[in-house]
Amino acid sequence: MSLASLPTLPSSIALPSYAPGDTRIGIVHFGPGAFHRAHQAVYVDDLLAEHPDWAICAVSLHSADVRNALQPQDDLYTLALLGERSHLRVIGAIRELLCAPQQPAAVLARLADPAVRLVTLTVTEKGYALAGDGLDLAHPEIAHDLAAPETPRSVVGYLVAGLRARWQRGIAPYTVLSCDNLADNGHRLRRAVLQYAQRIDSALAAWIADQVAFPCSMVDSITPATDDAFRVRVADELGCADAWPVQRELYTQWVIEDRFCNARPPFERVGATLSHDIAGYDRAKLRLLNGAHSTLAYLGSLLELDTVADAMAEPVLATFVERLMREAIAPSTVLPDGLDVGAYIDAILGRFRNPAIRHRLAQIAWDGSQKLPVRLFGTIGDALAAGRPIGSLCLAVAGWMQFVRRQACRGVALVDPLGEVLAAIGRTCWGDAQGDVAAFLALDEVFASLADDVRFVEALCIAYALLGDATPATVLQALEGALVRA
Ligand code: CS2
Repeated sequence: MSLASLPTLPSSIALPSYAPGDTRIGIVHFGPGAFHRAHQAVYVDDLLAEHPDWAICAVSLHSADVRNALQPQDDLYTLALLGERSHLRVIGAIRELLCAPQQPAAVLARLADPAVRLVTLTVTEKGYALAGDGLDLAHPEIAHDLAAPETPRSVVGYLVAGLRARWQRGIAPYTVLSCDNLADNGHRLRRAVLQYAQRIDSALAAWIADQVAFPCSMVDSITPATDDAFRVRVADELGCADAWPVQRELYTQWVIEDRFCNARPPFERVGATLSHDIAGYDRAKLRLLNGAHSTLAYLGSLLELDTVADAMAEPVLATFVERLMREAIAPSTVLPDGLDVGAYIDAILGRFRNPAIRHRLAQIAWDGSQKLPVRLFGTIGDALAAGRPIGSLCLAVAGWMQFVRRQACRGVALVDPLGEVLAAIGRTCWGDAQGDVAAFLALDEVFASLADDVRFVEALCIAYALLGDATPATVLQALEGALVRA
């Protein structure tokens, strides 16, 4: 795969409708993982023919893997769109790839470039280094950056270093657009950036508070990780190798708050929704889709299932999750005006069943300590406040605890920033619900004030005990029991 090989690809492969070499960088993006490359970069790809000054400079904050894979192929890669009739498309929207630890000066130069008017982020929940409502000042990267703000390591450190350079040089600031699965992502990022900037220079912080926009956004498209089998399939179809193709379902959604402090790409021309009020969309998506996803991931893994489609083919689990969405999550969530929640849930369930997608439960199970607060705890808090039952929601949370315990007992490392702490808890669990649950609830950074609610603690202990030894048989029994009781 390279610019030179594009004309030789089979005619069934869609190619960029512009000359990649004629574009200019207008966006710096942090976190060029599969999601960014299958989602935002595709919207940009659709724009570049008419708006060539919005190409992307993609920056990895830690690993050089994406840069090393894509640079030799002129930063091009293949996207597989998976549906009834899957097809391949070559994306050229990323025109520069940088690995921040190896090329910090190049990253800072891009951030200070007046042609860059938008900085976007998909750095996952943990990438924001948040604690509670603000920034985790004890986070090693944040502590490092506060001591040496000219040579940052964290995304917040880079954002502020770039804004500081523009402030000093009289260059208009860029808009900072978070595209991660966090409710109120823009507000949360703004708070973190201001808290950090305040510690460096209060005049800079005041300028950022006054001049920089941090719109919120909601992103949605199911993007299974790339594996070797997929690489081989793509290479067969292309007739040449692509070091890192990505795949996603056909469905895609991007709702962006229309609050920019500098020029913005006309994303509404390529299918995104620009709105003045996006609150509610992000909540609906995070709680219904991602909440259900995490539930399937933990309970499905305990049932020894492999993919989301496999989990949806297990009738007891599929019924449990559907009822969780309709009867526990939707009624406890303030939804956006006009959303037909029944149809929204139907569509999500249909997407989960998509047989063309092998979305591994193990991938969704990553980072549970970061995901559960955003995906399930808000719903539980709202249900408690309204006096609604939380038993089925607690089965999902207990499923995570039992999953952690099982992985720890099997000696399988957890992919989670709290992986080692969780494994240590998991190893001490011996099946006594009160004791095991208490050990997890002591994790303040995960449970916060929810751990003080006796109704939650009681319901969680019951759910944990219902899952028993968390073998497939006891998990099925617990789910069947929950369906009968509900
Ligand atoms: C998933 C999400 O991996 C996960 O945790 O729940 O990546 C999910 O596929 C996307 O948010 C869908 O938009």
